[in-house]
Amino acid sequence: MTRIVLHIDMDCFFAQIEERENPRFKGKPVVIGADPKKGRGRGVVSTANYEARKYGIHSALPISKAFQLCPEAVFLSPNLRFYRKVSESIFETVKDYSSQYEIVSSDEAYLDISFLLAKNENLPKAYKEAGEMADKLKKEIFIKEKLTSTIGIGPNKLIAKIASQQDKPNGLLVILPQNALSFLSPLDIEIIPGIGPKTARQLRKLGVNKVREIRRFSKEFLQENFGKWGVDIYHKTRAVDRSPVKGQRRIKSVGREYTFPADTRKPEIIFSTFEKIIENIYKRATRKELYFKTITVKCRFSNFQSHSKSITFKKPTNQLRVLERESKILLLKLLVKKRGLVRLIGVRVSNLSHKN
Ligand code: TTP
Ligand code: MG
Repeated sequence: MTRIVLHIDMDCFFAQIEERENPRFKGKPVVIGADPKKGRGRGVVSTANYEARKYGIHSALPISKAFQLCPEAVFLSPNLRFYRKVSESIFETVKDYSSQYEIVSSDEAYLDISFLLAKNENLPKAYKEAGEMADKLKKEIFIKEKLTSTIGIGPNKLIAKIASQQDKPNGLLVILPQNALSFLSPLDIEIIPGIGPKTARQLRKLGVNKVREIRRFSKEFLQENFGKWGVDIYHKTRAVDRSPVKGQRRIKSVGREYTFPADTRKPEIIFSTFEKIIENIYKRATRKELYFKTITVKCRFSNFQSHSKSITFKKPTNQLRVLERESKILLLKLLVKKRGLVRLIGVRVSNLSHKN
């Protein structure tokens, strides 16, 4: 079935808001994230404006590294409450363009605008109107919020999202269904969601660097080598993605992470922090009346390697003592397995529901 899906993503969202609020930052590299403490800071970069990206600064980079790369950048801590307000206002506008919308993050949403197919006599005309609609949406957001966005349009979510990624910043890229395959062909394999650094490394060993080269492999081969993701990769590299634009997305998980001020192996420090994290998660999950089936505990060690362990119960629970007991067991298993100093710990509950 032919569809038209639109993906909108704000350009360097947090940084762009700060630039709008502080015109004196204009033209300067701006980095939002943890306090760099003159290069000794321990958190990470949330985002950076395009000026700062020229220095190699990007989301999730250690803030100390960002400071090294560009000490003269403007470093700001995030004002999440304010960004949330901006984001709500943007989505109010976005929602006006289709009743079938899916908000995916603070600055990103999909719209199913297939209704344009019924309105137009042929597919190219419908896609042309989709492009005009996207242009209008971008302008409306800019007039209202003075912020730029990028929109991708395609026959499914996969193509729409990759199109917007390819045309950043302040872009608009429409991919007709008949051009979706050739659009993907020359792109790097990591553009395909599901191909992370590990799978990419394996594929590169097989001499594969571009999306078109993955198509050499049979579905069976990919499945054997990459499990159920393999089948997914098989379809995605052929521009096939049937996932619907899902109405309003529910919360998928509740989690919290903490980076220690100094790497540590002291049980009293690790476990007292761990208890605070668990309390925080329990409070947030119960406030929303959420039950969970899966608990995941994560440790990052001083060499920056992260390890995690999960447990999934048969039945959903919302019991604090279950969360405490099971997550501590997971943490202990991680600590026994790896000997290094601990840099960060985190807990997440997922597989959420509203009933047990
Ligand atoms: P993104 O849309 O991934 O990034 P961006 O909007 O900053 O830049 P781009 O122009 O490439 O879209 O994420 C939106 C916001 O979410 C981003 O401004 C800050 C926040 N964020 C984090 O805090 N940590 C992260 O690791 C990422 C990826 C984003
Ligand atoms: Mg963005």
